[in-house]
Amino acid sequence: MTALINYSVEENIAVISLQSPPVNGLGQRLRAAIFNAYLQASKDSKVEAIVIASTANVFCAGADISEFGTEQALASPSLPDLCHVIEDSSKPVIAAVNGMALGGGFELTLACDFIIALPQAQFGLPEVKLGILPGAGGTQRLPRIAGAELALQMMISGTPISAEKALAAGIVDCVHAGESDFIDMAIGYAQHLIDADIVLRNCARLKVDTSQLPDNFFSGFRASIARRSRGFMAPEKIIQCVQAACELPFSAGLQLEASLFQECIQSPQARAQQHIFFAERAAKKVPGIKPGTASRDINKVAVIGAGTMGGGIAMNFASAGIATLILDLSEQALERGLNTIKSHYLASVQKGKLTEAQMEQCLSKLAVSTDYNDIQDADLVIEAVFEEMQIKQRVFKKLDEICQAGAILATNTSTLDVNDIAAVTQRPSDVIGLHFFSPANVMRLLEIVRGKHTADDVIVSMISMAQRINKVPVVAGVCWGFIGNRMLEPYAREASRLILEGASPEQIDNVLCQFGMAMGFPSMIDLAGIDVGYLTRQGNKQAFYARDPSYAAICDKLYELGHHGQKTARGFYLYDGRDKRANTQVTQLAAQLAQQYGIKQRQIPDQEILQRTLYMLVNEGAQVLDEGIACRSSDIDTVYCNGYGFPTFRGGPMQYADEIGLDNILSAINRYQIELGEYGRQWFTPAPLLEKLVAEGKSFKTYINNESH
Ligand code: T1G
Repeated sequence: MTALINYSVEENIAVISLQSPPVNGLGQRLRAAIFNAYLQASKDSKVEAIVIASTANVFCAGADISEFGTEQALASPSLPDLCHVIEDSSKPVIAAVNGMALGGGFELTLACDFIIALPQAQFGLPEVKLGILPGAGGTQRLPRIAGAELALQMMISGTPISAEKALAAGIVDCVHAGESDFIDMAIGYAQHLIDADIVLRNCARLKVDTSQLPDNFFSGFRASIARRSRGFMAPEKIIQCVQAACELPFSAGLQLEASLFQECIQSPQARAQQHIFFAERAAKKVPGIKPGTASRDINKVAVIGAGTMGGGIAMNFASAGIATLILDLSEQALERGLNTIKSHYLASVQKGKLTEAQMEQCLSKLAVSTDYNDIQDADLVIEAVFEEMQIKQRVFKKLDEICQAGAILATNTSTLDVNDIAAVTQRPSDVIGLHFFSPANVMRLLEIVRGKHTADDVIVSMISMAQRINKVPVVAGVCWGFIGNRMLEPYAREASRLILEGASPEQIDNVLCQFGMAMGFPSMIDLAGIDVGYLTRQGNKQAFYARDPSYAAICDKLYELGHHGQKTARGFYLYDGRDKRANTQVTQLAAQLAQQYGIKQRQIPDQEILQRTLYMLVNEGAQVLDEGIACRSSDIDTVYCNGYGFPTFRGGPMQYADEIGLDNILSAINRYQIELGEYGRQWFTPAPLLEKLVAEGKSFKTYINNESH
């Protein structure tokens, strides 16, 4: 078994190098190895200082998340204990940070006396993204070293800061440019500290400098994050810890941190957010594709269509430094598209997310053309034209004639059959679906749709390309609406139906927002466009209207009236710019439609709205899993948390279902099947997989469809 650390003594300096791939996760074995090496160094009279370094690209990614919930996580030595002994060391301890120092890995460095770093090093406390808080003293040590404001920003955002910024904040003592001699430099630095007999740092002796903090700092901070931390448990606990760091002695602050840490880590939210952490990583592994399958080089990308989606898609590649050509048959459309892209970049510069130079760099990667010959040498072509099969097939026939051999031909369709698009080409193995989500330059999710002939290396190439453009890839099989939009349909159906039965758009939005959704269905469809929903449904009419003439009736009525949502300032709500107010006409229309379809209107309990919308989403998810459109339930959760505003603190619809019990969902579906009469018999049919898993006492988490896509 490979040693998890390397221990060496260079003259009078001990060097403890972490070497536990892939990311030096501080599992029990690595903690013990560091602890024992530290004890060895502290007892060795020849040793006068200790350097902690890493042989991996990552310095240390913190606690081993896969140990959470197991005995190992609490097994001795705990991370807080390890930090204590290092902080109490009588010999200088220097952290030599060569890369990412995150979570417990950063906390370990804060317990050291000095931190030196390479320019590419980064420092972060991302625990909030896992539904927890820094539990190895970070909430007490960092404010004492860098001040309460920066400490709080780092813990609430979870975003790492650069070595340069850490140096400016007094976290890092020195940034060293030379990678090759970094360890030698660290040893030299340690020798200097010994010779200079420097006072060692111990945070127990430090106080948080609150002199610059406004009196209402913490209440002001709470207010400033209220909107983006809505529903999350950990942010408030973090604020309490940092407030304690400012007001309580070190040891009392550590005790509070430890108790609030336990509260968080035992919560369903922490389980949900850790589930999403691993789900996003698992989604990159596609069963049946040989590990090590090489991906194709993508150095030039072409996007067909300069509309909203085309422009947003092109921005992703330009921002990643990839040469991108936007092709459209109309010069005006190209000019309009390019101006929209420029305005987006300008907005990012104004928000300080991008420098002028970086904007110019991105724009320099963009080119436009009306001539198909200009994309002949593209490695990847993404079609983003109007959502109509004939139009898309015409484009693919052209691409098949024009594009070089080996080019990947992708369609951005959100519902249409990728196999039918591929079938018009001589190279269906090079055809794939790349379903971006609007706004495409912002939304993290990328649904990669695998056609029946799509080659494995094309899939692998698109997964690695997704990471290059900071997208979260999920591979889906071909069916109407793939994973996301297919599951959204029954959720939307129930929301529309509930409005006919007497619920108001506001009630439905409130119930789903309370649950944690970014927005409820009425607000979401007003944003996406009621016309888009209507046209999408027309592509699968048989599945909906043939079974139920009242299907999505309120949406279709608004469409017919030209009320398409925000874009027409009227939909389920009335809009004045971004401000919205109730549209009383909707309830009148709903009452008329209810009468027309013989639907009795009534008071609808919030619980029923939540169950009917979410349980139908889950039920369709079970069907998607059973058919192999998604190969694991966590892929569905990754889709919904990154593309549909499903709260990560619920872990996605399938994790949520496992958390509340599949038997509860099944019994509710069976109950509505009866209570809702003909409509219930029509639409509330439990998915066979749901019934099977309940019968076997299993959960979605345990189910893998090896026959998938
Ligand atoms: N524990 C266990 N496994 C981890 C891990 C971790 N901390 N970090 C990464 N992995 C696995 C990951 O699942 C993947 O596995 C492989 O490593 C490569 O990761 C007390 C309690 C470091 C920036 O939140 O942000 O400390 O899929 O694909 O894109 O306060 O991983 O190959 O089988 O992401 O190069 C806080 C989490 C822990 C950092 C590298 N730390 N990690 O990104 O590779 S809580 C974090 C990351 C804590 C203390 C508390 C990233 C990365 P597999 P990857 P990458």
